[in-house]
Amino acid sequence: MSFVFPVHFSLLLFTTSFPLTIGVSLYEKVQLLETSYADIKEVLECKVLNLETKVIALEAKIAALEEKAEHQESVLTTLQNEQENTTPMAPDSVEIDHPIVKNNPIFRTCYEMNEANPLLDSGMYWIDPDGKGIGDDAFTVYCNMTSGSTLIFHDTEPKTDVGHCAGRGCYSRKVNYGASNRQVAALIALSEECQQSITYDCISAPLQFNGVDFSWWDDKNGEPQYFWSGNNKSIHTCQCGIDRNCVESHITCNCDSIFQKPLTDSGTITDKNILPIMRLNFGRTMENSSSGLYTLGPLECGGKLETKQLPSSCEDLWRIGHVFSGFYSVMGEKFVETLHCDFSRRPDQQSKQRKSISFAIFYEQNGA
Ligand SMILES: [Ca+2]
Repeated sequence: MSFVFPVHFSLLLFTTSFPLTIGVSLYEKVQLLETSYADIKEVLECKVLNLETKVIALEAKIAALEEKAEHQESVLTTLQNEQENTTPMAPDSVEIDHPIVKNNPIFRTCYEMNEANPLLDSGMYWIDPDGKGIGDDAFTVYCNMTSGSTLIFHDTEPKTDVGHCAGRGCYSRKVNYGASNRQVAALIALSEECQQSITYDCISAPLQFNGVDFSWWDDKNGEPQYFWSGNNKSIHTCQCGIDRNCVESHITCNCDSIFQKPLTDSGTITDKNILPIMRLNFGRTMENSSSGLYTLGPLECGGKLETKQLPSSCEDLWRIGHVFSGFYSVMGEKFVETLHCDFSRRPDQQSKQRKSISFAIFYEQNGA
């Protein structure tokens, strides 16, 4: 019996304590799970709420961007329409079967453009005198397709009153052109002729008084010039002085007259080597009755400077229209020489490339 009792006792303990232990553990676990679930749920709900807020904000941003894009598209369409109606025709858009255009689709001058397609109307066009991809960028000019001339405008186009002042050149104004000095120089180098008109409407406002020049213009080199028409740099004169029909026989400009009445000197500077006019200077307009108003025209260049003989330099070749760098035969002093030209350099640097010279052909052999 003593052996049986312990067995029953331990069995009783087992049958009573086991379900109790299992029950407590599950309950705790369930509680833990419930707590965790609540925490996780709260975190997830918070995250979902954040995401929903972000989605709403993004949708609002997208709507705003769409509206902006629509506006930009509308502005672009308006600008394109305006450009078609008012801005110059880009030379690239002109399809022309011409060697100059094929090799260099950006025209250098209006003359070349007109030569390539005589059917083009006068108007604003892009040109690039120093060459596409070289030097300075293309710019817009007015092309007179009747004469084939190129007009470069400036910031002093309207008639301008010089006001009242006493000294020599007491009124002075710099002229700024719609192209760089290098591009202007390249256009002049390519053109057969260039000119610029200047008119001075005056009352008691002499250009020259008692042999003293009160007014002058500065040429492209900054040198003062006292002639107001033609190309004679050595004298003070206006067109009436050249035509010998000024209001007084002994003067060479109407405005130099002692007559106190409205007079005009109107002329055209034709010396392309010193154009364009870079600065205007006027003076001796101090009297109350004095008046001086000038009108400066655009720089106008036309024609094509032809190389009459064989080209003798890279600059000559550039002027003819060569654009591909390489070796060329040019005329030397007595012989035909071979010359390397780098046309990626600006025109004013071309003539300095005479470095690789070799005698190629005996050009003249006792007239044979
Ligand atoms: Ca260029």
